[in-house]
Amino acid sequence: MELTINDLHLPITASDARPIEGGYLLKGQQITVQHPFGSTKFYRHGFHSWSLTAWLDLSKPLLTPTVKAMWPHIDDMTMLEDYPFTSSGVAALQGPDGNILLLGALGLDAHVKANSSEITGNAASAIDWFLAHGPEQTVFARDAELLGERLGRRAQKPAPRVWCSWYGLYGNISAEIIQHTLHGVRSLPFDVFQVDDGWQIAIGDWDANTRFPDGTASLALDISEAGFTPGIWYAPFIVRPESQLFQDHPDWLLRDDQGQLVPAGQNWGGTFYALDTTHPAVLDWLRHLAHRLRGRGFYYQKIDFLYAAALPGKRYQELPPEQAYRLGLEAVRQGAGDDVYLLVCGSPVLASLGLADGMRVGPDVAPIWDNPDRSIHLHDLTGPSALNALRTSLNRLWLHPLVHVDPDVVYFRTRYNLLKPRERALIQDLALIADFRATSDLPEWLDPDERAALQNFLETQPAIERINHYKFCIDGREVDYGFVEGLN
Ligand code: 9PG
Repeated sequence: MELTINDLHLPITASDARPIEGGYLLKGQQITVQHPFGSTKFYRHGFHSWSLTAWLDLSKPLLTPTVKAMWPHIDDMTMLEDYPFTSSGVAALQGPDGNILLLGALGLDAHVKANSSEITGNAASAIDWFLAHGPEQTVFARDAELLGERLGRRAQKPAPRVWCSWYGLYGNISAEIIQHTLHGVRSLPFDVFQVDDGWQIAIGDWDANTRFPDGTASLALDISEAGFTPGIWYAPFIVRPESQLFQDHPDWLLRDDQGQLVPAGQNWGGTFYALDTTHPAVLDWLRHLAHRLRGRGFYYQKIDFLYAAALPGKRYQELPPEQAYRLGLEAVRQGAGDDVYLLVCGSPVLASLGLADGMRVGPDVAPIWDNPDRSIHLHDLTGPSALNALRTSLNRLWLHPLVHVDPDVVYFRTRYNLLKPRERALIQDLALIADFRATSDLPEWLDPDERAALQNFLETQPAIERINHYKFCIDGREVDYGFVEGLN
């Protein structure tokens, strides 16, 4: 059949098509739309928080990330086989007049790819799709609205202002260091003080290690006595072999057709593995875990490395990866309760909507602009760096009506920081645009001016205006992120 949108004649294949506000609702497992734009710009949406999300030139492919062992924490494995013009859940093409043509899945487990003549959607089963043409902001806003109707939306209140231990202390934390830091930040207007990676016995054993001899409840109490909501990091869907969980429950782990463990990535000294979140015992364990941390006082939970539950594998219950993942996230939400703030990280994006309060929408920031070892030599644009974090986060701001979008922490410190003043300002400004304020700067690293700037950042409510895809006005001051373009 052929559809006409704004004078564009689009031959399509779908099992059904009907007009809805702002575009068309298509139905089918596979959708094909022929487009007249030729080799234009393609909006690629990466699979999980850290995965590359950017407008790319269809005529200039990118090189595929080199190190296969890193693929799980880079992107969807099947999308990396067909890199970079395959997209997770939604993709778009830019027409000659600047308007865009968007094809967005309104269900889970869907990929969209394009070439110079076609844009095609593929899903695990027949689902609804949104096809629209028009100004970028309008079309993405309508797609978000439709996603919200189907998957839900949260985060109506303002996002909490967070002090996070990771980008200041990394794994070097202890009860004493946390106590000392709490003392330094207590007069700053943070809502949450979040303890990141380093408190646990092992990946899989989510109890306090010997550096926290009084346990997690006492840690939470210290934080709330300093006037903040206690926050904690954990990675509920992954397991390291040294954990008791791994020893005790080999049947809970995600395996392939041959019964081999599915590697979920490399970190903490070696390979880590995934839990099968369709297994009833795993779901029970997840509910208890989130509930126990809530019981200890952690009303802000940053849950990380979530993509692991959506890796390809043979599951207890045969479900497509994102649906399997969503069962796991639902269990965490049930255990945590409705009033715990869940910040998802390393998380499948569309499959988390309606369950997450906040979502990391880009790779980790770092106190360096770029790391060419990884971005140029390994062709991996998901490693920790200011540039990678800015690029992908900026291209995911359209999710804002559905979830708080977390572009990661900002820096005010000049100590232990290789970022230039302009680079620090670009990160701070994106946090104001995204309306998510967090830092890991240790108070003793800040001089009085830097501390005052941080205080102002936490308190300010500037008027934000989006001028075009890359340009914004913050209280009348123009900021331009055009430099993230031109990747290929
Ligand atoms: C804690 C950190 C912080 C951070 C998260 C996440 O090996 N890796 O590829 C890798 C990717 C991301 C990463 C760490 C390692 O960072 O985004 O905010 O919580 O975990 O370990």
